[in-house]
Amino acid sequence: MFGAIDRLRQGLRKTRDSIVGRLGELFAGKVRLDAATLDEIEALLISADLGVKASTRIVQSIEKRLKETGGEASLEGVTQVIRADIAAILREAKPRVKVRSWDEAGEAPARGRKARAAQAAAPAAPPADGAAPTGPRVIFVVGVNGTGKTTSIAKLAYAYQQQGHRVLLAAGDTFRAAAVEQLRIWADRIGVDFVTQGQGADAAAVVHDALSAAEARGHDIVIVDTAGRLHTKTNLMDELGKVARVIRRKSGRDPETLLVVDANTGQNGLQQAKIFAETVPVDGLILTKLDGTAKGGIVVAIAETLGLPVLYVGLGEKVGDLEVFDPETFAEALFTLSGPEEAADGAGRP
Ligand SMILES: Nc1nc2c(ncn2[C@@H]2O[C@H](COP(=O)(O)OP(=O)(O)OP(=O)(O)O)[C@@H](O)[C@H]2O)c(=O)[nH]1
Ligand SMILES: [Mg+2]
Repeated sequence: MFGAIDRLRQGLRKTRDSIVGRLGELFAGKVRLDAATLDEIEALLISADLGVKASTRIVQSIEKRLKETGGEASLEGVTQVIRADIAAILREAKPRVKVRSWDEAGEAPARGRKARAAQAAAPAAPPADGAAPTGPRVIFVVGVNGTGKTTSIAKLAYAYQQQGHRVLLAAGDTFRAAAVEQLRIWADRIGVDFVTQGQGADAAAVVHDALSAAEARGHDIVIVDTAGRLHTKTNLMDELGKVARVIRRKSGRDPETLLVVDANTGQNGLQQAKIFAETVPVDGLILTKLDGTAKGGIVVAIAETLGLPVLYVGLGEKVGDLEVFDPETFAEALFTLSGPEEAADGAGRP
């Protein structure tokens, strides 16, 4: 749907070469792995943004494998263990943060075991008036400033349009002057419809308008852009709640909410994701900018600590640069030794 698996390998190539290269150095001249080398592997995984929890788990798996093989290990054997563990962590990710309902979005998360238990027991919010969903699918894209929300919306719109959907973009970022124009340019370039009320308009009113337009013109997917916001700003988080409630009233269902996280922000991105997901109901993540100098390992830390599924990864600034996230492919792209073809291909590069 979004392109070839090779693009992910290409995007993560730098990270892979550097991690696998350092692993290779650790193995130079060694057949048996000692405790000091295991510590170094753990430090290497942590430095690749995998987080302490996942890194410890992986090193324990390597130790277990060593016991089975009498302490002997090969570089290929160890990378195999790392790959399998990473894929398992990503596959098994289950939400560990309480998914809040849009009715309470923006309020500070309840603290304490009792409060959390009460929340967990609360039923999911029903659709407006108990009505069956009638309107289009609404995809609500949120996140901190500059993470890649608007670009990811363009990529999603393009992909859905390629699949034959009728897509409408709603300029819900009414905060920045250039934001509306940026989305309009993307809409024109891709050839999808676009609804705006200009800068300074009420975001909820824009979305209301967009849903009426979608109904009138037969769009089946509406993607809503939102202003970048710091998760710590309560009034901005409240605004998301307000827009989401308009969507529920108009379409009969909650929006599908995608949180955009910039992979370059490393552990900071993890913290952002945590606080966002504690404040509004996040369905999944789009992890952007994995094509640059991002280490990519943050995906594993997010899965292990938050259990939030990564749904898409951004691999560039063009509309085709989005991939559906697949745990096995990701683990392979991150931790596979270079084959002879790739090594030859990379030879002579700076
Ligand atoms: N290399 C690369 N750049 C990206 C990717 N996604 C977005 N960008 C770039 O990141 C910058 C910010 O992207 P936007 O889409 O404007 O980010 P935003 O979250 O909408 O920003 P605000 O609306 O200001 O909060 C732009 O220069 C994009 O081209 C990606 O996957 N890879
Ligand atoms: Mg934007």
